[in-house]
Order: sequence, then structure tokens, then C-alpha cells
Amino acid sequence: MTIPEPTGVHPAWLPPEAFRAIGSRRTLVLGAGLLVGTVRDEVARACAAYGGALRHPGVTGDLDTRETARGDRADGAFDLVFALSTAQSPPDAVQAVRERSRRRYGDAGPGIGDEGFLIARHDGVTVVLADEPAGLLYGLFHVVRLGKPAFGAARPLERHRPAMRLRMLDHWDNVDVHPVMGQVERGYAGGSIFWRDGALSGDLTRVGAYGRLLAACGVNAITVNNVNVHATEAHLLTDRLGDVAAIADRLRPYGVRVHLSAGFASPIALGGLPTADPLDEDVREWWARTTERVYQAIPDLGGYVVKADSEGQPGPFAYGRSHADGANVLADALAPFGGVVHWRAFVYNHRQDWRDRSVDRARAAYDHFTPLDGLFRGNVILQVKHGPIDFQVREPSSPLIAAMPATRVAVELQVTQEYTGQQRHVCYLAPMWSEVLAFRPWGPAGPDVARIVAGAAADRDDIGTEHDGWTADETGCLVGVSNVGDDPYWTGHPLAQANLYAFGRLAWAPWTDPGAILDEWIDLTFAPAETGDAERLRRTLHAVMDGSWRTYERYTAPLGVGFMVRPGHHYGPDVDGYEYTPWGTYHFADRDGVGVDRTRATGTGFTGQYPPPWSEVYESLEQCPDELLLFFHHVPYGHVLHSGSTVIQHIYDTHFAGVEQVAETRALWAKLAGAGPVPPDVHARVSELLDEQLRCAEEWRDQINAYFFRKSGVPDAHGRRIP
Ligand code: GCW
Repeated sequence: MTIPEPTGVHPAWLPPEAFRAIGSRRTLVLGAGLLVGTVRDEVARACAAYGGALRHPGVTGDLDTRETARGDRADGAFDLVFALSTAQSPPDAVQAVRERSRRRYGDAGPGIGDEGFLIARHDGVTVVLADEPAGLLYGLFHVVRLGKPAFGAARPLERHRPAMRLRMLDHWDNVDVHPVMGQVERGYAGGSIFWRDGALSGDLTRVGAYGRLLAACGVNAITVNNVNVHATEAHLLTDRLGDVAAIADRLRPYGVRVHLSAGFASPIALGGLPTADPLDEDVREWWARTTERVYQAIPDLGGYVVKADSEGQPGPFAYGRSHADGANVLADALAPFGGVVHWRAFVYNHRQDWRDRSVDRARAAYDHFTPLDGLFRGNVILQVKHGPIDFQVREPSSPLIAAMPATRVAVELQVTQEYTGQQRHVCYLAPMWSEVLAFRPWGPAGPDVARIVAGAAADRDDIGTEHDGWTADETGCLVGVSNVGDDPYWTGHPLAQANLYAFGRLAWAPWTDPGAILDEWIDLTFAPAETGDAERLRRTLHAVMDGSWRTYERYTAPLGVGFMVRPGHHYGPDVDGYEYTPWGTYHFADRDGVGVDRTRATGTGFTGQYPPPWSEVYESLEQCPDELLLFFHHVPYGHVLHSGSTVIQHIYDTHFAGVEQVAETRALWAKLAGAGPVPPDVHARVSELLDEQLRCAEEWRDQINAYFFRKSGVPDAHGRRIP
């Protein structure tokens, strides 16, 4: 296999220098299979660049033809061995590591799973052992991340297994350029890497390179088309299936499986049937036959993703059927092939009457889906947005996640920055996702969201140890909406690459500290040598990125109230933009106060969807955390927060502070110019974007502050200028 090398594209976290440590060493690869071949090719390329040597004996014992020219040097002693656990007569170091594993995990084996690996350094040899080829691939990228220290002193045995079975990115990419949403819905990084102007992209090199980046951060599944399935895109299921197969071929060597967004009305749109009623025999038959053909073309397709009865997409409600009926007909069609249906829980009334205070969009997913718990087939995964509304900068955890004990639940995050600065603002999202994943719906004694989603069994012995994951039950799934496009930096804003990287790493190991993930990303991306410059770069990037999500929160919608964005494109402020619309996203500001009363006592009753203690904490004005106050309560401007400030003064203070922080960020970044490991083009692109971020943050500050000053008449305690 040739390793994909698109030209004119930033290498993201896999620049050649990231392979320096491996490339200068003698490596032995033991095993066969597509992904073992990928490991071999990666090592061979690194050796070609850095003078190391590779040996990969073929399954028959013959030397593999891909062996490096200097393979003879690799005879005998090795610095690094990648071996499948079934490897025959491996070197002593492998035997020693196996023995260590036996002592630690017992005769039943280490339970590596089909993507996990063991790593240890013994007698000057770094050994990566896996049961399956995918484990060796993830082990390879682990060694890449470690760099030189992988070859230092002896390393204790570590076991790495992903917490989530499916670590998936959904692309909201359209085949046809949509008249309103463009080539990529909510895409801020150019066009699609898959599709262009109604057809498959002419050059799929980029797709292969994407697969490589994904494998290096742990992602193993993607969807190739938007959940809003328009007319052309519907045909990916039938006559345009070849396009999907071509994409799958490019991603397969990196262990990334393709999924397809399918339209619920496909039996009508594509099959010519008069109905898409999930209980209709012809409809069931159509899905079964169509799916059989899909699997003939792509035997390892992951399955379907469906957005039904949501924002105008067709669904089972039209036939008086439930979402379990709807999901199950697809699940039955997929089951013979091992496929899954990702059924989205983002179902709400987007045509509500803003005057009707009894309707609360936050309630919708729970109200629709909890009565169906236990009715979904085992291969249905209910895909729930992490918050009850829609990827706002601050939302509570969706109560649905904890309310479906008999259903497989996936949590959906938004890597694309629709509501967090649209890849024009620096907003490192890993700290937010960590909070999302660490939320404990039943209080401190219960499991957190990551564990609920991972389906983790009772075995918690490993939790908290540095390297070992949970014993997950192999059904877990974390989904992110991808932020990637055909932009030279992949993500528009070069620093937004860190969000993509962090998503994969958190899906693999949700307990990882976001700061540590950022360090990995910095070291790989900028491959800084161990110089003073590198230290400066790390310090600056941490100062720029660690707190950037909270900074964004400070200058946008306050205290969890959400939205206040310009309708349509969702960039920049428009406080009342959604206030009198049918979309269900209101803040209810008047001259006396602001916020949404979602209490049981006097509001929409949404707080009752949480189990205790949160049903009580959120209900109580005294206990509700400040950052979510306006999500749960309507309060007067003079209400005093736990912080000691009033709501109105908090609004003023945070908006002034947020803008100051952006200005500081810009000044810090400016100091990196002209020297060190940041290439000039990256520096220039980020500088331009920081100018825009500052402009936009000032606009937010002024509109929000002016709005609330005019509504409340309360002046700023510090007498700052409010326009
Ligand atoms: O946040 C909203 C977006 C829509 C998107 C929808 C969804 C794909 O504004 O563009 O549609 O969420 O998640 O389905």
C-alpha cells in the first residue's frame, strides 16, 4: 500500500518528524493481515526517512518484499517489535512480555480485545503485542506518540483498550451543494473531502490521509453523508453505492469503517413504494433486499444513521408508528450482516408557537424516547446529543442518557464549531467534553456518562490507573460531528485540529486529562525538538487553548441560557434573533429578569427528568450551579449568584473579561511569530483568525451588554462604557 500523501495539505498530527524515533530504529513486525501491512508500510516509510531498518517475515516464513533495503541490519537484534499474540517463535523479548502478562492477568489472558494492545520495554526491546491487527495499528500510533521515551529505560507492562467500541465521526457532507447549507452543513473548513458538486471527489488521496489521521487518534468509524438526507444523497444507498464503496476502500487500511445516513422515506423515494410505513410488509422487504445489496458492495459497512421526524426529515410518526417501530425495521435488515442503526434522539417540535409556554424543547427527547426503552432491537443505538437542546456552549447533561437502561445509548458531541465560534475562534473543546463525560447522573456514587455509554461492566478495578481502561462490554459508542473539510489545514482554524484529535482520544480513554491530550497534540503536530523554544511553544499554546472554551462562554450567551446567535448561520450575536420564532430556543428576558423556568414548581417541569440528586439541585434556586442558572430558572437581574455577584453585574463583568482574554490571547500568539516550531503560514492563518475573533467578541460584548443594560436600566458597577 502507498501511504496517502496529498499535496498542499497540512500534515496535522502526523508530520514526518513525528516518526523520527521509530524511523531510526530496527523494527520487527510479526503477523499478517491488511492492518499489519499498514503497520509495516508506516514503519518502512519512517525507516526510509530516518535510516532505520525493518523486517517483516511473510506468513510463509519468506522475507516480505517490503522489507527495507537495510533489512539485513535488522536481523538478530531489534529495538521495536510489533507482534500478534499468535506469532510463532518470536524473539525472547516477546516471550518475556507474554510471561509478564501471564503473571499479571492470569492464564485466561490479558483480555486485550480486538483493538487493544500490550506494550512493555524489556531488555532494550520495546514490544507491542496484540490479539488482532487493529491492536497493532493502535499500538504503532501509541509508540509514535511516545516518541523517544518509548525507547528509553525499561517500561512496565501497560494494557490499552478503548473504552468505546465505536469511536465515530459523523460528516454532515452533502453530495450536491445545498442551496442554503452548501457542500457541508455546518462546515467551516471548506468543501467536503468526499464529495464535490454532485459527485464523488475526483481525488480520494485526501480520504486515505484522513483515515490515517483518524487511526492515529483512535477513531474507527465515520458516516460519509449528512443526516439530513436530500434527494441526491438518498441514492448512496442504491445506485450511488459504488461511491461509498470507493471511500470505504480508502479507509479500510486504517481500520475505519464507513456508515451511511439513510433517509427514512427511501422505500418511497428509491423503491417506488406508496409508503414507508415500517410495519408494512413490502417496506420491510425493501429494506431487507436493499441492505443485502449494500453489503454485497461493502461487506464491512458499519450500518445506517437515521434522523427521523426531526427538522423536516420524514419518520414513523407519519404512519402513526413509534420510533422503535421505525428503527427496528432497519435493524432487522442490518442484523444478518452485523450492522447497526444509529437512531438519533434529536426529535422535537421545530414549529412550536413561541406564545405557548407549556412546550419546552429541552423536554422533547426524553418525552419521546423513554416510553420506548426496551423496545429497540439489540443493534439499535440511540444517538443522543450530549445536552437537551443543541450543542450550546453550556448545557446540562441530557437526562435521556441515564433514562434508557434497556437501550444502547451513544452520546453525540459537536466537533464542528457551529455554536462555538465556527472555526474562526479558538475554542478547545476537550475540557467541555471531559465535563460532559464525567457528569454523574445519580450523584457521586453512581457511574458517569462515559461509563454509562461505554456499557462498562461492574469491573472497575482498572479505573484511575494510569493506563488501563475499563472492562467495557463492547457496545459503547461516542459520536462527534466532524469539523473536517477540504481546507489545507483540514479544519479551517489550524488550532481546531486539536478538537478532532481530542475527540478520538477521549472516545478511546474518556478519563484522559484535556491538558495532557493537548500536550500530545502539540508534540506531534509541531514535533518540537527539546529546546527552550519548544517549552515556550507549549506554554503559549496552553495559555491560548486550555481556557478558550470558558473564554468563549464569557463573551457569548450568559449562565447557560444559550443561543442568542444570528438565526440561520448561527455566527455572531443576535440576542432576540430566535426569541419569537418557532424553534423553541428562548431566553425570556424582560425589564425585570431573564432565564427559562424549567422547574417542576412553576415552570416546564424539565428538572423532573433527572434522577436525584440533580432533580433537586436543578430545581432549587439556591443549589443550581451558577453556570446553568438561566437554563433552569427565570430570575431578576439583581439575583445574587454563588459567586457573590448579581446576574446583571456578572453579565457585564464576564463580557468585558472575555474580550480582554481574547486580546491577551492575540498578544501571546503574536510573540510566537518568526521563530520556533510554528511554520509561518500557520502563524499567519491563526493571527488573521484571532483578529476576527477579537472583532466578533467585541460585537458580542457590546450587543449583550447594551441589550441587558437597556432592558434592566442597571448601570455597570464599574462605570465601563456600554454603548
Ligand atoms: O444544530 C442543528 C443544526 C442543523 C443540524 C441539526 C442536527 C444536520 O443547526 O444544521 O442538521 O442540528 O443535529 O440534525
